[in-house]
Amino acid sequence: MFVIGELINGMYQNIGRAIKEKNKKEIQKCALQQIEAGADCLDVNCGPASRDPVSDMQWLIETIQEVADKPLALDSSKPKVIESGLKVIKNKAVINSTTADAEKLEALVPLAKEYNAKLIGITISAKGIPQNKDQRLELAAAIVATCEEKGFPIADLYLDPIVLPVNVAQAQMKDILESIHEFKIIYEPPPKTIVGLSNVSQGTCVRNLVNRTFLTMALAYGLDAAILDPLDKDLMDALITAELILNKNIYCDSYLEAYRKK
Ligand code: THG
Repeated sequence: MFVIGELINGMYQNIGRAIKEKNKKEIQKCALQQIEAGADCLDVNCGPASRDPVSDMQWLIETIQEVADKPLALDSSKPKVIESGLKVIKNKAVINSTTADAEKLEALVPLAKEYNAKLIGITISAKGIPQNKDQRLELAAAIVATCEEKGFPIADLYLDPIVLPVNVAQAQMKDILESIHEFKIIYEPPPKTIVGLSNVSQGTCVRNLVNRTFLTMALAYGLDAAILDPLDKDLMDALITAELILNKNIYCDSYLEAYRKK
């Protein structure tokens, strides 16, 4: 499972303040903690309060790259912000994200190809958030079709069914999980799948329990990647154990320690 750490996001108070005050130490600490805890990649999001996201994105990337050598996921709804990030990124980049709208796809698929980046395609469109599995599959097919047409490798595409909070969209959880499985049978070679995990527990009680239960279930439906909080140790232990049960890791009595160090 490809783990993307979610904590460098201006939505968090400490990070929002660090961006505003250009406090490198705070950002670098957050990057190193997430990598130490098992993140393979770090999500980078300037947050809703950023006045100049183009330059804040570049500052965040350069700051992280001074101490960490991991792929970074450029998390912005603005293609301009993503492009500014791609210009300064040293390692492989993840574009987070395109929607299924033609305008977004036309801008971001060629950029992903040019920079040899991975691309996250979220199954939403200008019409809004899909209400069921069929609508998710229709949007996924549109994203895959554009990637194919433009020669972007489908194996580098991560489809995101858009996870909603369980307290507002309880009836959709099963459709979201089944979408993860069905996205993979749209095309050969199959696209990969990803979720923004913490969305599922926004506004709920026992958030950590909701997150780790959803994650283990999604893994059983074939999930390849997640944007999550790697500092949640119980979550990471549940992830490692789910992968053990899915026969992706070999059992030994110290499997938790062994796979945490890997
Ligand atoms: N898909 C993709 N990218 C995404 C998301 C997604 N990026 C953003 C988001 N969703 C994933 N990242 C987060 C980060 C934090 C939270 C949820 C998702 C979160 N934050 C606390 C809250 O809102 O309650 C904020 C706490 C605080 O302010 O301190 O839950 O789905 N491709």
